[in-house]
Amino acid sequence: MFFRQLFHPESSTYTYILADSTWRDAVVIDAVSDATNAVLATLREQDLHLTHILETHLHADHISAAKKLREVTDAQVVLSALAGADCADLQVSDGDFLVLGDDVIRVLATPGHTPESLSFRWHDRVFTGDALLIGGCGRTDFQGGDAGTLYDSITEKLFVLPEETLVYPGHDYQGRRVSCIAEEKQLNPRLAGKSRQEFIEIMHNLDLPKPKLIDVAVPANRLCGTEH
Ligand SMILES: N[C@@H](CCC(=O)N[C@@H](CS)C(=O)NCC(=O)O)C(=O)O
Ligand SMILES: [Fe+2]
Repeated sequence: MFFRQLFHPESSTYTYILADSTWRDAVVIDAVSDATNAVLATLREQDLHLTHILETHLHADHISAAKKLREVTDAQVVLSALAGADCADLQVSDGDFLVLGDDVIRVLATPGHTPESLSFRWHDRVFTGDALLIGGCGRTDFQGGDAGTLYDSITEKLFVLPEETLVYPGHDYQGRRVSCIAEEKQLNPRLAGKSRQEFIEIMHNLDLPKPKLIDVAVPANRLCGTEH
């Protein structure tokens, strides 16, 4: 098993490369356009063959590398069927799985940050996109977000995973790289000991500025990450 976590400082985004060490097949999760060369360099250095380019959701804060990576590999772009993105080669839904060498990556629908948000489960870890962040969660005030739906996704789809499951988020704005389900259940200030209604109130009062790139990034990412 090969695993690499890359960080894009401008958007505080984590990109993940997962691979099966026997077959050398790899997938990338949430690759950022600016970091296309870093992903390709890692694949080359490790002698890996990219089979799938996974997106947890249509990102609002950066442009995806999906289209660029597909152009130079024969990998398939994977997005939720709810993304309405015809550019995707595979449109997946809750319960689907992707084969990666001798293992599988399971698709969990975790809507709320956006309707098409997915999490991906592989081995002892889950890649939660912007559904569950370390000590936080994705905002729910744009792109069809819904706080009640996010609470249900986190409590019914993620918090039911084994407590030791490692949580790898889509972003962290404070440099934290990994958490686990037990830690988020016990310590996440938006969720620990909070009712659904309390969570909704917290989310409705965040009052965050709009992501700088939202008007460029969302339409671009619906085309798998291109500005034209
Ligand atoms: N300042 C950042 C904001 C990014 C942002 O709002 N990110 C979304 C994810 S796409 C979010 O849910 N952030 C959670 C938070 O800021 O607590 C930017 O302009 O890009
Ligand atoms: Fe997001």
